[in-house]
Amino acid sequence: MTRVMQSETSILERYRKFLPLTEKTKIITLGEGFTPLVRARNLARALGREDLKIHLKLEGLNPTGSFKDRGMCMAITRAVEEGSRAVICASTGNTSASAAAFSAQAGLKCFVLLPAGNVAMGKLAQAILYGSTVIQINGNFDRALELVKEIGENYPVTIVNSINPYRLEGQKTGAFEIIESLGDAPDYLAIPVGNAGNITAYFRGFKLWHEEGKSTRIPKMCGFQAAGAAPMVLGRPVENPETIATAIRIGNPASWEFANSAIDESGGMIDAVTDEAILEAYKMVATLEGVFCEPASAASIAGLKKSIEAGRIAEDKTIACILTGNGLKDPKCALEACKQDLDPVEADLKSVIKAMGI
Ligand code: AN7
Repeated sequence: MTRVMQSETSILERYRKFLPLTEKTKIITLGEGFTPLVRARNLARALGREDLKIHLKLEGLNPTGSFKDRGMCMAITRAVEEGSRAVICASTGNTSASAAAFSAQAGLKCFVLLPAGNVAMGKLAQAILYGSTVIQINGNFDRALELVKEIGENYPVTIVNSINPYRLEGQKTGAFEIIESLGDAPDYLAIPVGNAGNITAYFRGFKLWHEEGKSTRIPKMCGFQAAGAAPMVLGRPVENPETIATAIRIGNPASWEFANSAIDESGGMIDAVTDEAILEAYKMVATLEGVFCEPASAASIAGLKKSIEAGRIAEDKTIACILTGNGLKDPKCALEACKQDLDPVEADLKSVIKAMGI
């Protein structure tokens, strides 16, 4: 499935009958969804498992560069329909970028609460440029979300974090697209977990289309958290989560219980991957497949690698890895992960040929 072949511009139009929309609903869209699902043969070979059909869902190609647009178009569409004038969210970065963009298009006021110093530069730049009011707090994401809930209860602003049920409704469309691309659901879904909304939404989407007879199976939902921010693996909230993957630097996920049910019901797993493993996977998927995802997204590849090494992935299976966000959002991480000598050389042929190492 390619983006240019779609006659619809919005996933809300395409999947209208599976979403809480009516004939009258005016859809707010930036052309989200319809992201490519690409086969990763080089990666499978490098992991020593050419039998596996590994696919990468390139969610970084959404309008604001992350999967959040799937849920945000739905949440903002409904906020407008319900007469809201302002929205608010807490965010590790991507939700704020998406909320700010859709609010701009819809003419809504948008407030975003960010953990100061822990949001990738590209995401902060997006939230500012789309015209939201950015409030950086001296606290982490979990604290920001507590504040947002309190504000939502006391002021006339609509919360557009994934505790807003329309967000997860829209995010189910990722599962629909995968089934359409593969002709069936995959055997496994590998997905990074932060606030645990996306794994919940994918499960609901797969379950719904299985019930509709559009697939023969529901994938084993395999969620991966960063080791320094792995409350679901530890079975208790993490007060001071730490990881290089700032998008998933979350210690007390809002959809924890839903995600646990998704994992249990599907026979999946939840596991933790270290920052080193995340960075290794981040480089692998870039150098082997030409895909630049953000560090949090690479947790899905790191998790798949760990699961393969532990012998947990059966032969000849089909796997979809959700690459949730675009690597360009966090160029600092890429430059720091790069071991190349970037010092300039003299602008003459001899120096350049020498630098080429040939
Ligand atoms: C790239 O933007 O929570 O488990 O505030 O940006 O559904 O939270 C981002 C989460 C994975 C985790 N990958 O998804 C936010 C935020 C990327 C992300 C996740 C996020 P959830």
